[in-house]
Amino acid sequence: MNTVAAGSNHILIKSMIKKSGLDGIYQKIMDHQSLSFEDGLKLFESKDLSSVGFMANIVRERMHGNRSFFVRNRQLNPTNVCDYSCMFCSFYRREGEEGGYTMTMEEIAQRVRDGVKHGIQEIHITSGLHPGLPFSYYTDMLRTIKEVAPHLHIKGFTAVEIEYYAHHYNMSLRDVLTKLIEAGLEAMPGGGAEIFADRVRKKICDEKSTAEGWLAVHEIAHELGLMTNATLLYGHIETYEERVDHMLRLRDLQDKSKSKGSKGHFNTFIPLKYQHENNRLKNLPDVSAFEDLKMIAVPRLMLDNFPNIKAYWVVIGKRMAQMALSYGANEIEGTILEETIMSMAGTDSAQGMTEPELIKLIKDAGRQPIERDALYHVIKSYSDKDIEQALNPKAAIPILN
Ligand code: V47
Repeated sequence: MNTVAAGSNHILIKSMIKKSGLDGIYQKIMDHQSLSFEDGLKLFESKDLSSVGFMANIVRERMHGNRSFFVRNRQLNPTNVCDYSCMFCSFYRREGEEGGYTMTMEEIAQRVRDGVKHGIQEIHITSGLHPGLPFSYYTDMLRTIKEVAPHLHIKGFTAVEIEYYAHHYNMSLRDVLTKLIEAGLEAMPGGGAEIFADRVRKKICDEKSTAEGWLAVHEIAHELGLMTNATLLYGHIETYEERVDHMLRLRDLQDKSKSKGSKGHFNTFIPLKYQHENNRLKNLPDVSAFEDLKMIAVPRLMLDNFPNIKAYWVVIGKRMAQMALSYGANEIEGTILEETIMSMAGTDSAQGMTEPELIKLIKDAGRQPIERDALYHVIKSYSDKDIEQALNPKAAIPILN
């Protein structure tokens, strides 16, 4: 596009943004200023998705250019036996209930070996809150994984699990985290955050950590040098105000951890769209595609101190995850290999996604695929030639040879 055309396009977009009443927010973004609670609300209430997405894309490209991360990973859910019964959860079983399972160390080792065959770099562990296991089950599990595959990065245990272990085994949060780190834990996922508002937590996950409890675990994890993630569960009974409040509490903790000089911090924000099947919230209406893209774009604009926004294809679908790369996301997770929590709630994620499939999604969105490890070190930046080789259409469709 020539400079005159590019200039006139920009004037057009600016006038669109002004017409939607978002020009104050646009100016803050251009001036690198943080957005307020009211700004967040205005973005969610706006029907001008193009302008919201345009602004989110400015921030995304300012931080990452064209680069889009993915990871070759495996999810591991060692047990689904759980002391809590959250209304949105289809995964948990009570102790002794039919369908409950707990993996042995050998079963865990076998899944790790299988993952290594697929070239995984990260293992992501989430469990139910099993009342009958000793704490050593978790440290043994980490050591087993490291023995089988010393190069694998282990991302594991939501803040809710950590808090449960502290109560259940009569340890401090810091002791639980320290012992897990000594056994091999290197990063923490963002699960269990749901929505921080007490009003919602009381209704959908009454037994779970409070917002303060969840944030306290991540603050200590950051002090101990762990990179952690944060999620937000949307599409159930939460309001826009509660979504914005959730993000601002995360942004405040990130500022706090950074200002204290903690070695760890939040790496990635992941919006989790509520999945309806086999749980007690199933009669709620589904949210729209419009809302899915808003849930990528608004966090990118509000969470200016978070390096990454992840599109989790398991909950929004592969096509929407691809669209998200133009609306603020700079990452698609991941190959996954096997997923249980969301597939029990109705997604078709049980088989994961292949690496060529992921690379193609990213490339077709006009972005550059970058393979990362759990700590966001670059494993491989894909050149056009690498992409061509990875996709190798002739090999995939013999008739073309
Ligand atoms: O904590 C449970 C959520 C979380 C449902 O950090 C549900 O990189 C939607 O946290 N519909 C576990 N969500 C998954 C998780 C996660 C996933 C991918 C990447 C990362 C990361 C973290 O899933 C739970 C809960 O918040 N969840 N049931 C459901 N029916």
